[in-house]
Amino acid sequence: MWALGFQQSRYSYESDAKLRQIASRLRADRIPADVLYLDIDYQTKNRPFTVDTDAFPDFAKLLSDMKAQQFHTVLITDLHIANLPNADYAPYDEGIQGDHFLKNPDGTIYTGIVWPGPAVFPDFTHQPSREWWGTLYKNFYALGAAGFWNDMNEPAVFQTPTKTIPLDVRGRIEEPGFEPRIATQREVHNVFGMENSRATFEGLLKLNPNQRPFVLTRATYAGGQRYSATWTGDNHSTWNHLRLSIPMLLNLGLSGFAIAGDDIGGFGGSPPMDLLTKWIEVGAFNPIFRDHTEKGSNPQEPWVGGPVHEAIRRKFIEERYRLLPYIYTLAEENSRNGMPLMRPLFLEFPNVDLDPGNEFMWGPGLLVAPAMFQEEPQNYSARMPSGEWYDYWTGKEITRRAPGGDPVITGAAKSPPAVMEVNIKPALAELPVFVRGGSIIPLQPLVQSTGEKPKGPLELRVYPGPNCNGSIYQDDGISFAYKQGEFLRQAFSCEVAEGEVRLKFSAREGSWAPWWKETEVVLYGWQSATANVTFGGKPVSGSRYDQARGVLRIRIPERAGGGELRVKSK
Ligand code: NBV
Repeated sequence: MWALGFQQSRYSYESDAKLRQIASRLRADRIPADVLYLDIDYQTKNRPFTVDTDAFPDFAKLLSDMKAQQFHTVLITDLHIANLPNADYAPYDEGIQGDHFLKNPDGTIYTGIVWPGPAVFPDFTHQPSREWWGTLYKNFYALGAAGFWNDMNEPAVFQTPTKTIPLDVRGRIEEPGFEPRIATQREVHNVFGMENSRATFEGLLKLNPNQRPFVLTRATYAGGQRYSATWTGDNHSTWNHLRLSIPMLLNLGLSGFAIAGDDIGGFGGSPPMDLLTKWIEVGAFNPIFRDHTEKGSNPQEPWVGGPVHEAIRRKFIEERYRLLPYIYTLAEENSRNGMPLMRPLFLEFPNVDLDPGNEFMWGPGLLVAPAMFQEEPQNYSARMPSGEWYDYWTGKEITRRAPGGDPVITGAAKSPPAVMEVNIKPALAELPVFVRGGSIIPLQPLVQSTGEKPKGPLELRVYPGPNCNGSIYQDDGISFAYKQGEFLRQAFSCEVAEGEVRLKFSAREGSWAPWWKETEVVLYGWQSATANVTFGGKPVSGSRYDQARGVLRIRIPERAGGGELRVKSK
């Protein structure tokens, strides 16, 4: 769950004081956030699994103080082990002792130059070496690190023509189901990064069997989504790269790798402030939502650029947190059947032929239609399959137009065109998001981190339309207790008839107790000033109606057994 919150990183927060300052500012400015990263400079001379105690004098205290502020600290641990014999560097000594490093064709240990200088490389296709690698996390995990970041695992090597390990370097394949044999990089290069993240994931699981490991990897392979999240690597702070992030993340999702993000704001260079703002807006609708930048670039945290920008960015980060029940439900679906969270339009509307431009679906219900050309500030069209759509931000049913600005399509048009357009005037503070009629979307009251229990009702937004349904999945967000039934799953559906809406709540599955005691049903497109409301046959009073927007709000008590809510205009 926390990995779906806002993540703040940079290369690097270089001292204890700096990380504390970032953490405090996020909380003081009330920018919801869950994750902080320490990049390579927390280590002694870039040696993996060490800590530079000059810059981080009390690492344990830092990690526990971050925890106390409800931050999850993720530590980078690159796979290259410093080649340091006789220096009391346990990862090297143990690796030599256990014969865990890759070798040259002549049998000597292969050495490549990376951040620590000369380095050696664990043999990740060799199961015993993976198991050993997993044990290296013991201390950091015990100190309170929440997750780990496997970078440089293509593997990247400096000063070789290919920038990776030469193809004739040898490792072993020793796995259940495989013939044990020598395997060169020529054979295993493409799976090496995934096997590194697998070793991390499986090691963490062993160290703490009841906690879902969080691993972020740069290199991976088909199937690597079992072990880690990923990101799109070192992008640049340009509008082009913001735009490119969308097809990249969509294609990753279609390839099975749904839990992915990009460096928000761009890694290389420093973004102009309007680009950073737009990037945070779009990133709020990406699976991993992580602000990161390179060494030497300008600060890139959400407050940079002053209060006007900060207020816009905060609003979008807040919206991300309000939508977490919907997003978590999507993530759980992904874990079961692979459906990506971020979806190309054709996945939801396979029969509609339309050019989506930069548009994408966020789950089945939300269509995000960003303007991402700084140099084109003129109006543009959001395109969508004809039908009922609502403005996510106002809740208003949107005016429908045929492409080319033809007259408004009325509900009764005989042969409605397959595609409709909404004319959009781009504005920095706005991101057009539309809700597909027929969606039922759960939201929660605002929190500052996923560690905070939401106070107030679950909000259930009901947007009448065809095949009206939705669901919610919740659990403790961190452990495997859900496998013993500690989860909550509930389906919703609605039917609309003349002057009447019926909303059905299925009985809840699972034994997880929800944080909400009441549900606030928000019914959109309600046209009547009067509403006669019953739940389970009993009258419900106190509904509130916003006539200008056609929105009716109804509070009902939480009921494990489900029930039917009926709203009649008379
Ligand atoms: O560890 C430093 C960086 C990291 O910040 C970035 O996200 C990675 O993609 N890392 C690459 C090493 C080289 C950066 C030039």
